[in-house]
Amino acid sequence: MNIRIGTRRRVTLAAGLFTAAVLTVAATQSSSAASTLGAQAAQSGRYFGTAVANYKLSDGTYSGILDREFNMITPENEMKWDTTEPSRGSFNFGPADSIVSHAQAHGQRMRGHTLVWHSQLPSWVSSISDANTLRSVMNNHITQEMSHYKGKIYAWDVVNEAFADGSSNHRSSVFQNVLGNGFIEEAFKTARSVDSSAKLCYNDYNIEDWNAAKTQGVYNMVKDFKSRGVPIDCVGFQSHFGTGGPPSNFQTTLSNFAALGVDVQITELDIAQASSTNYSNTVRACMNVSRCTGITVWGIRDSDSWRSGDSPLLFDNNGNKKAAYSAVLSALGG
Ligand code: 9MR
Repeated sequence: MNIRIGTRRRVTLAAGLFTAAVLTVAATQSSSAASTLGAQAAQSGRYFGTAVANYKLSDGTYSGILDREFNMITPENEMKWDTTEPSRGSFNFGPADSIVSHAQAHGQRMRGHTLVWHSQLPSWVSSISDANTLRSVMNNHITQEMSHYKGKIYAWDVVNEAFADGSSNHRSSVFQNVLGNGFIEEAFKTARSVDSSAKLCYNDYNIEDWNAAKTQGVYNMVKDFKSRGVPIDCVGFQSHFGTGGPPSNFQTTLSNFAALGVDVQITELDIAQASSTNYSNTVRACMNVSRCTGITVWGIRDSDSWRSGDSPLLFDNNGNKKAAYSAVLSALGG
C-alpha cells in the first residue's frame, strides 16, 4: 500500500517534471525561432534592414514585405546631395521625410545615406574650385541635413566611398582634389558637432577582403582617427558580392575593424544569383562578431535591385521568399 502510494507519487512527480520540461523546450524554441528577419536579428540585439525607394511605398506588395520583415531602413537615393540640395542653399527633404514618416509609423529605425559622396553630387558642387567655398558648402550641407533629421537617425554614412579601388589611397573627387586628405575628418568633426546622438560611419565597397589594399587603407584611416580622437563610431561594409560570395576572410575583416573600437555593419548586401551558401556565410560572419550590429540588404525584390539582372536579393519579382531567405533566417539563429 505504502509502496503503491509512493510509486504513484513518484509517477505523478515524474509526469509533472516531464510536462515542465516540454513546456520549457517549447518556450525556448518559440523565443529562439522568430518568423521574420527583423525579429530574428533582434533576438541577438541586431537589426535587419533594407534600402527603400520612396516612390515604391505605395506598392502594397513592397510595403507589405518591408513592414513585415525589416526593422531598419536606408533611403536608396532620397538623402543624397542631388536630391537634398539640388542648388546651393535650397534644400529638399520631402522624399526622405516621407520615408522617415513611414519608418516612424512602423517602428523601424533609419540609416542616413549619405552626406559626403563624389557621386550623385550636383554639378554646382563638383565645379567649385575654391577651398574655402567648398569647405563651407560641405559643412553647411552636413549641418542642414543632420539638423533636419536630428534625433531620427540611428547612424549616418557621413562619408561614402572615398577610397580608390585597388589602392590604399583616397580616390579623386572634388572634395579630395580641392580640400585634400583632411576633408574626411573635417566632415566627421562637423557631423559630431551637429548631432552627438547619431552614430557616425564611414561606408565603402570592396573593403570586405582583409588582404585588399583598399581595406588596409580604410583600416589605417580608422586606426588613425581613433588614435587622434577624430569622431568615428562605425564602418559600413557595403558587401555587393559576385557569384563567389563573400571573401573567406570577411569575418576576420569585421573583427579586426571592431577591435579598433568601432561598430561594424553590413550596409548594402546583395549577392549575384543569391546562393543560400553565400548568404548564410555572409550573415554568419556578422553573427560571429559581437560588434557587428546589423545587416541591410540593398532592396527587397530582385526587381527592386540596382543590379536586377543578377537576381541578387531575398525575394523574387513577385515578392515570394527565395531559398536564400530561409538560409538567412536560420543563420540569424532561427
Ligand atoms: O541603388 C542606387 C541606385 O538606385 C542609384 O541609381 C545609384 C546611383 O549611384 O546608387 C545606388 O546605390 C548605391 C549606394 O548609394 C552606394 N553604394 C553603391 C550603391 C549601388 O550602386
